[in-house]
Amino acid sequence: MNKKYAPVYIALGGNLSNPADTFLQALKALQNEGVRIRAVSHLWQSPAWPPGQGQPDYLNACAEVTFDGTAEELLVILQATETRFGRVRSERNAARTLDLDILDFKGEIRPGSDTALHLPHPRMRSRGFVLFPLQDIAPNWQDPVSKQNITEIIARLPFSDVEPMTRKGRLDLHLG
Ligand code: PH2
Ligand code: MG
Ligand code: MG
Repeated sequence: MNKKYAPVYIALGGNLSNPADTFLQALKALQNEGVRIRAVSHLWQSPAWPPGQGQPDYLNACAEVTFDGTAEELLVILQATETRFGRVRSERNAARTLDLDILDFKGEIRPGSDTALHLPHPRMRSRGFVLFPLQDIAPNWQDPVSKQNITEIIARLPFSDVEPMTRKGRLDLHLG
């Protein structure tokens, strides 16, 4: 596909309060921060990963956006938005109202560190809850590192990561 802009893909996740409503309000808030929303996936429901923690199910979605700035500038906006929508940072994989992760920033590859962004998102290739929503809106997406196509990546996921994924409705967001 030939696009006039370099797309950025953001993953949305949440498993506290009303994630669908939170996603809708958060995407509207991002639109007011100069993040242009181009497409939004279906909502997908799945058990919290890793299993066995007794957490509520997650809702996940993925948005294709464009942004006139750096990945670090976008990250600052995403983290402020998470906080605004009730995200409290505690231990890794704790239940949360809103998680906004940069999956792919214009195809950039960054090694990452404790403090620096790792791009593309280091765990996205092994997460059904990231890949299924992404496939909705970017069926030709290619991993910038391995050059593997998303269809191939999904086909190699263990069945236990695929089987619980449940596709739900879409958000009623007006794309500007
Ligand atoms: N995010 C996590 C941890 N576990 N599980 C699901 N199903 N969906 C998520 O988005 C998710 C998770 C940490 O970011
Ligand atoms: Mg996150
Ligand atoms: Mg995450």
